[in-house]
Amino acid sequence: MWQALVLTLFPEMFPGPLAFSLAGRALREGRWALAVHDIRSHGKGRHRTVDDTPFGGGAGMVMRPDVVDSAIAATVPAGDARPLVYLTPRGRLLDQAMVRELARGPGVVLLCGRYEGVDQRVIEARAMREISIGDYVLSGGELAALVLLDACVRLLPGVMGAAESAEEESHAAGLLEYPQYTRPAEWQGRSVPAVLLSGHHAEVARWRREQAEAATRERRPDLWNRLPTHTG
Ligand code: 6GU
Repeated sequence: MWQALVLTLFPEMFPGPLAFSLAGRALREGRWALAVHDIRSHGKGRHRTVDDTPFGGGAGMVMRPDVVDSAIAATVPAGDARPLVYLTPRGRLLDQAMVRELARGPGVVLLCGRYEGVDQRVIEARAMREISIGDYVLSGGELAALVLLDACVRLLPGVMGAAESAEEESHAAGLLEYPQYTRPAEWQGRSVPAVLLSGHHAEVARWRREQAEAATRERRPDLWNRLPTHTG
């Protein structure tokens, strides 16, 4: 089974919103497993200290390498095949290709940092894979871990319908989605595009393709220029 282990100072944040989603149902059905471990239990001294001031000065606190390493040693068996992911805005940007790769594997171990980050030495010593979920700064890795888990779990066998999974791999790859409409056919003077009511499946497909391409070209020139047919 696909197994996620989350190392965090805020274990109460898990499964959090995942309990209410597709991922939550899949968790209850035993289609994946989630273990959460409190890094604080490896803290030093009477106050269970996990962080200290940065060498060289600067704002905030840095998580101690010995504390983080103890948390890993206590929870990750020797020879565990799962990638150890450190969630940080310094990481490589998460995209759907990375999500697919992680979902194909045995699971993930997710280290959530707080404060100004984690001592670089334990990141290197444990060969962590550093991943970011976007170019903005969150106050900790927990929300990023929830995002990564949701994105992976929906791709696991039996979690989504076969139809949706097939869609994922199909022609729409690399494009933004086309816009969707449902009843009523007219609402506040706004009509659903006539082609969608026409029953002409080929015309519907062509219209959706055009809409997807226009949205991608206008909103995401970075994606548009990476399409196989648009090299350069
Ligand atoms: Cl993974 N962590 C934090 N703290 N901020 C982020 C992020 C991760 N990804 C984007 N912003």
